Amino acid sequence: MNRRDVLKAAGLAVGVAAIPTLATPAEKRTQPNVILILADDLGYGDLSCYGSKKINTPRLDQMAKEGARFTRFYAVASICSPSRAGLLTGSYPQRCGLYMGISPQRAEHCNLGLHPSETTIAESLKAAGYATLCVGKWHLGGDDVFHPMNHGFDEYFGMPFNYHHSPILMRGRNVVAKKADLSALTQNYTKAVVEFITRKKDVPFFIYLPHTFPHLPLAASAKFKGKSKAGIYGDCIEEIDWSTGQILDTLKTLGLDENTIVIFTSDNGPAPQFAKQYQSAGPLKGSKYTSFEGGQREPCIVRWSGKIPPGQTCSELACTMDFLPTILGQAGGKLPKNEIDGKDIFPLIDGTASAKSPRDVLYYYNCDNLQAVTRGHWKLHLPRTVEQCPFWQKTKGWTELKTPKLFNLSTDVAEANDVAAANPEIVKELLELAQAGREQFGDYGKRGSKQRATGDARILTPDAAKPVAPKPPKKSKKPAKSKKPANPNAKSKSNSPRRTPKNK
Ligand SMILES: [Ca+2]
Repeated sequence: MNRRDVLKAAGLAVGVAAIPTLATPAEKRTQPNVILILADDLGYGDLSCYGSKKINTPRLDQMAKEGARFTRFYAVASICSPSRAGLLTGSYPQRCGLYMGISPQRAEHCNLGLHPSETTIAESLKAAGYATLCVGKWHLGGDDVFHPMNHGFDEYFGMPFNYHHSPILMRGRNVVAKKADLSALTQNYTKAVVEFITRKKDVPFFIYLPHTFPHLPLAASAKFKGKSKAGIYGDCIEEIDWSTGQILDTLKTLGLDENTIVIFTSDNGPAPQFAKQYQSAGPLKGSKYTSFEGGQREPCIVRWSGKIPPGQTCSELACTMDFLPTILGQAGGKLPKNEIDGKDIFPLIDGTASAKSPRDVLYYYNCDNLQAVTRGHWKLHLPRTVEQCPFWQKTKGWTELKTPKLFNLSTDVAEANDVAAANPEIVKELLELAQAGREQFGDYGKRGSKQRATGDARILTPDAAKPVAPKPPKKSKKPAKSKKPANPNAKSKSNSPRRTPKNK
């Protein structure tokens, strides 16, 4: 960013108390740098500081000791795309329009993405004078209209999709490798982040680092391959731990340690095989793809030397949607004009004694199906049919539930003992809450009053719209009928991808 760009950005920053200028010493700036590190498919039990006996994560453990560690923190979906949409917009995926899993190979979804009218954390911080970088897996749409650099990031480097969807590696808007070298990926992501920090050390910056691992397929560099006790899965996580250490060391070396908020979490729970093999979800039931705790409850560590007292454990309810208002609260940025669901949770970790969560209720959606709701320590799983469950859920979790099931998470985090029969008033109250959720955010086949449009390249850029790196579905016996999907905003039930398992 040159001086003109800084001034231009500053001019947009209405209401910002302190406008940054070039080369303001870090210790005199009031706007903290923010680094948001997101693992992909890392489970609640995958870090040593969250109980893993097979995966060694000394740098993340140290980061937790120096800051705050959440024990009841949630991603807002159990799969990648909607979870990331919720994190970046501070809104339920159902509210911001991206509640399905985006794949450039899926005819129904290859033109969908995060709508340009949505305001991301990056856009809000950019308007407040921040330099912004995204390094890693984007997964919020393949058309250029959805590119990270059209969603508030000055620079981008990474794999935009899952490897098996498209293995390309991009720098900015250019494809720099048709097939990314997975074994070098975490090293290269880390290098890009360290380079950016070094280059932008004199201006406030926001870095979003959504790692590609430990999502399948797995690979690690020679230094980490074969080193963990949890196979290549553990190797990938130990390399992410190393990467985090490199970033923290860079901050210290450059004197940015006390002016930088560093956050680590994951977009959803572990793949089912790792949940089983390595107890990756820790004491939680289920895995990715499900609305059990194992699908969405995640490690979350926040460190800010000098501002967040060390050694805290927070058991209050919080989620990834809360990052946006919490970060903007510290950065002096303006909240989006669109209504959001996130809450400022900074008082939970700034040393305020006995601070309580501003969040009382959390809805667990799986695509457009409302499957559970929690209030306080109670969680109610809602009745559902196989047809209502998204295709990725397949046979995982409860795909058919005739009556609601109630769990007391304070004594039964494993969701093992259904206590619905003994607590009819609680069940009634949570069913009413679920209905209130449906009215706002919809449910299978029905739109809610608060749902915004889904980004669709055929509507937004009809001349340019096309699938990125399209391939015919491998297992399909019939060719895809049409690139035209059902209108994702239609009131019919046709906006669900579940009826096309052949196109997974
Ligand atoms: Ca994921």
